[in-house]
Amino acid sequence: MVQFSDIAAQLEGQSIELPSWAFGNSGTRFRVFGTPGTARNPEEKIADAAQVNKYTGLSPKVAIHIPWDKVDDYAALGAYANDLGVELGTVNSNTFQDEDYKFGSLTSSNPAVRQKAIDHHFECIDIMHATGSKDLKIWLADGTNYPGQDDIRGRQDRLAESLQTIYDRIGSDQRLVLEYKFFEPAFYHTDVPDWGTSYAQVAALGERALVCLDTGHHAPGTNIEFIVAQLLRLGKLGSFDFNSRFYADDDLIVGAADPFQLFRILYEVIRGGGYGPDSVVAFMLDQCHNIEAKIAGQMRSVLNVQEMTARALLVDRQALTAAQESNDVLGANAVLMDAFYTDVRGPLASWRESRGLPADPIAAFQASGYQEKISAERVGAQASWGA
Ligand code: PSV
Ligand code: MN
Ligand code: MN
Repeated sequence: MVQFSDIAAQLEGQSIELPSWAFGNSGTRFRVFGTPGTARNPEEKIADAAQVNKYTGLSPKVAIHIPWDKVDDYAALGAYANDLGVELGTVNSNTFQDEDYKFGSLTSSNPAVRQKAIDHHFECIDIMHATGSKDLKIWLADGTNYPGQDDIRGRQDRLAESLQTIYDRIGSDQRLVLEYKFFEPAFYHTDVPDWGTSYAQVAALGERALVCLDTGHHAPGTNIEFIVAQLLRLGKLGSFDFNSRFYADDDLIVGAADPFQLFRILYEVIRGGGYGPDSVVAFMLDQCHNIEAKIAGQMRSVLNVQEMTARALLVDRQALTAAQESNDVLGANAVLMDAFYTDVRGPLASWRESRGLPADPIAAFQASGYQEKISAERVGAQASWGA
């Protein structure tokens, strides 16, 4: 049996990047419910994200989204983040809210529209140079709603060309990660719907182009841990957007819908070398729903990732391999389930305290008065998803 004390050291240095957009008013296409104290600008979003790191020690980076986090001076924004104990991380592009992209952005058949989308990515790369960000993340809303609406093959070719132009511009220490999503907002076909398409596109670009796996972007029943194993095997898993979903892509708290799936994913990450100081796989949240308290909600998500990481580290790999090699079906399954069913909440609380962190980060944050303070101070226009 592997004990918590055997794996505790491996929890050191775990880093789960937070999305800035989780701290503005975000939501669905129905209603965005405002909450008192919600951040009104990039600085306030970063300040709130820093609270998550202060109490959990798990989230030293904040991803930004352009133009939602547009400022005049990105180096100054980075310095502001550093003063709060965090760094700016991934830069996310946005080609899904502009009238010109109605029929596509990087895939558009209109060269002027395509160039506009490419120029937007160039701007994101300039921002990465100013902030020291390493990853450019591309998620495209491109697709069609009706069979015959456009030439789906031609769109792949144009996508490849556009991506190559963008990839050629990134610095030698920067990466391009291409996120896939099986549907929405397009309903007939999506230009980057699955890991295979993302893989085919990034493989053609070069070694600093990788796949981003958003856990909420698969059809129900998809074996996501298999995709993780395959991408790690191919050396092409660049990053995760962690969240959970019940029906479609709904950006809920990580591990809320299916904690066992989160465990299985993290087990394959660890098994495949995607976890730890030598790994190149970036962990990020893409949880930004509409009704939960924002700062505490992000804390819940990063703590859930940490908890499932600990359980996945507890898998007795030697015993598992032995059972697998002797085709001991029940034995092998039992080894995995033993780790999954191990309650690590107590040991994790003591471990946190031993590192000067609160045993219960959410309770400590809630008792700190920060939420009340921002609710009283922040009045007036608030940043929102789509602002
Ligand atoms: C849209 O589905 C989406 O949630 C993608 O997951 C992106 O990562 C995110 O928006 C931000 O662009
Ligand atoms: Mn995502
Ligand atoms: Mn999504």
